[in-house]
Amino acid sequence: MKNLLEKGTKCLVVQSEFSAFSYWNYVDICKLVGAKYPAAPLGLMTVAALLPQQWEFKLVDANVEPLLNEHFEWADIVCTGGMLPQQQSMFSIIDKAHQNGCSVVVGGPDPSSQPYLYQSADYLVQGEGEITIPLFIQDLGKGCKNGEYKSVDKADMTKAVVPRFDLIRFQDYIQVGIQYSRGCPFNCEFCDIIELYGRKPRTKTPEQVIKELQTLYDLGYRGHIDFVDDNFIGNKKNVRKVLPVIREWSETNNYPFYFSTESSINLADDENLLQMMQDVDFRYVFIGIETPEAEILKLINKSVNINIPIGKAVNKIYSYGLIVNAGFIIGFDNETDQTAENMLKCIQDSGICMAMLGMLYALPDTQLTRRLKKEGRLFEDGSTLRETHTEIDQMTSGLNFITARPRIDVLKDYVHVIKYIYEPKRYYERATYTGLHLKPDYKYSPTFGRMLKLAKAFSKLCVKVGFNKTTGWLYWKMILTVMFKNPRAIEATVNLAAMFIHFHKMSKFIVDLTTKEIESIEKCGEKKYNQLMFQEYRNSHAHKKSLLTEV
Ligand code: B12
Ligand code: SF4
Repeated sequence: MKNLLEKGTKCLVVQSEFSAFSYWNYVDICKLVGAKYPAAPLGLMTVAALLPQQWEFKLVDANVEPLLNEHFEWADIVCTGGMLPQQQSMFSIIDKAHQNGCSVVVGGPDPSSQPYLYQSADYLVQGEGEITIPLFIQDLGKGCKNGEYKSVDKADMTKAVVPRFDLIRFQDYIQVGIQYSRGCPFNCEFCDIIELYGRKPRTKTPEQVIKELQTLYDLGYRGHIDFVDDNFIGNKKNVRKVLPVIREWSETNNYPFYFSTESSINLADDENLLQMMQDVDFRYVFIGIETPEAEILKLINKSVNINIPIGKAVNKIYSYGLIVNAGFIIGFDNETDQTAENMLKCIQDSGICMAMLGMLYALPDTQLTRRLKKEGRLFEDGSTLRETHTEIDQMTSGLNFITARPRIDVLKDYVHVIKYIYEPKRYYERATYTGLHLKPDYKYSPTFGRMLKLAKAFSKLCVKVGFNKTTGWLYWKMILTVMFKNPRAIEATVNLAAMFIHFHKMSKFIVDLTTKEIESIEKCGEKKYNQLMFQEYRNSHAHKKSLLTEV
C-alpha cells in the first residue's frame, strides 16, 4: 500500500451536503446573483492547510456540484467533516469512499461531539484540527491504518494557518468566511460553543487577519467576507486592536471587502466599537436575542441579554449602518401563554427582518442536555438525524425532550409567530422600518462587472416581487418610502426585499411541517407521543413520523 505521507498523494476534501430546506440555505437568492450556495466551506479549507502541503488537493463541495464516483477514483485519501445537519451526508461519503478503496478521515463539530457515530471512518480527528491533525499525520508517518485523535487543550489561534482559499471557485458563493476568534465569555445553558471552544475567547493577531485578507485579495476575491466568530466582540480588547489595522489595509486597497459577523447584544452599548466596525464596512451582524422575557433569560443564564431593551439596542446598531439578523427560540421551560405575543411584538417592533425563530434543541454535550437527561426528559442521548428532509435545523427539528408546557401549545405558538412575522405585509413593514433607521456608510463598491450582475439581479427581483399580486404594492411602497426618506439605505433595503423570497418559502415549509406534527400529537395524545419518542430513540430504528402514523 502507498505511503500516504508521500509527495503526490491525492487528497479529496469533501464538504458534505446541507438540506436545501434550511433557513440558512437561501439558494434562490444565490441564483439571483449568479452564485450556487451562500457560504464557502471554511473548515475544510483550513483542514487542507493543516495537512501535508506536498499532497495534491481537490475540494468538492456537494452543495455546489455533484459528488461523483470519479472523484473517489482519483483519490488516495478522503477527508470530510461537518455539523449535525450534515450527518447523513457524511455517513454516505464515508461509505462511498470505502467502496472506492479510499481511507477516510473525518472531523469537525459533529464527529467531535458524537465520535461514537463515526466509528466507520478510518481516522477520527476530534476537536480543533490545529492540535489533532498533527497527531494524525504523525500516525500516518508510522503507517497506522486507523486511529482516533483528541486533545483536551485548545488551539493557540496565534499559530493558526491561512486557509487554502485557492481550493474553491469564489463565484460559487455569496460570501467567504474568515475566523478571527473562537470561544465566548458567556455561559448560556443551551450553548454548545462554550463546550466546544471554551469561555476564554482566543484571537488571531492583526497580522494574521491581514495575511488572510491579502491572500483573498491576491486570489482575486472581492466582496462579502463573513467573520465566522462565535462572538466577534468576545475579547473586546483585541477587537479594538484588529479593527484599525483592517481599516488601514482596506483604505490602502480601496476597500475591496465588506463584512458581517456574529456578536452578543452588548455590542449596542459600545458606540466606539460600532464606529470602528462601520469604518471598515461591517454591514450585518447576527445576534442571539433568543427571547425578550427576562425571567426566561435568567433561567437559561443568558445574562448578557437581561435588562437590555431590545428595540433600543437594535436601533443603536442600525444607526451605525449594521443590519441586525437575529436568532430567537421557543420551547424554554418557563414560557407562558404570553410568550408568543411577547416574541412577535419584539420582532415586529424592532424591525428585525431576518429573524431565525427556532425551537429549542438540546445539542449534544451542553448544560441543557445534561440537565434534561438528569430530569429524565431527554429523548435521546445524543443526536442522530434520520429523516434528512424534515430534520434540518432548529427550525424544523427541535424540542428533542419533554417540554415543560404542553408540547402542542409550544408548537402552536411557534406556528403562530412564524406565520405572523413572515406574513408579507409585516415583513415589508419591518424592511421599511430598517430602511428608515439604518445609517449606512458603505465603503466597498463593486467592480463594473459586478455592478452589471447586481443590476440584472435587481431587475429579476423587480419582476419576481414587484409584479407579484401579493407583494407588488408592498415592495414599491417600501422602495419609494426609503428612496425619499433615507436614500442611502436603499441598497440594504432591496437586499432585505430579496431575502423575503427565501423566508416566505421557508416559513410555508415550516408551518406545514409543524402543523402536521401538531395533528399527529392531537391524534395520539401527548403522553403517548412522548412515550413513542423515547421508544423510538431507544430503538433508534424507525423514524418518529412512521411511528405516529401507526397510532
Ligand atoms: C459559521 C457557522 C455557521 C454558518 C455556516 C457557514 C458554512 N457553510 O460554513 C451558518 C450561519 C450558515 C451556520 C448555520 C448553522 N449552524 Co453553525 N456555526 C458556524 C460557526 C460559528 C463557525 C464555523 C466555522 O466556519 N468555523 C471555522 C472553522 C475553521 O472551524 P471548523 O469548521 O470547526 O473546522 C475546524 C475543526 O472542526 C476541524 N475540522 C473540521 N472539519 C474537519 C474535517 C476533517 C477531516 C478534520 C481532520 C478536521 C476537521 O478542523 C478545523 C480547524 O480547527 C460554528 C461555531 C464554530 N466556532 O466553529 C457554528 C456551528 C458549527 N454551527 C452549529 C449549528 C448547530 C448550526 C445550525 C444547525 C443551527 C444554527 N446554529 O444556526 C445551522 C445549520 C446550517 C445549515 N445550513 O443547515 C453548531 C454545530 C454543532 C454540532 N455538534 O454539529 C456549531 C458548532 C455552533 C453553533 N451552535 O452554532 N453555522
Ligand atoms: S452569547 Fe451566544 S455564543 Fe456566547 S454562550 Fe451565549 S449562546 Fe453561546
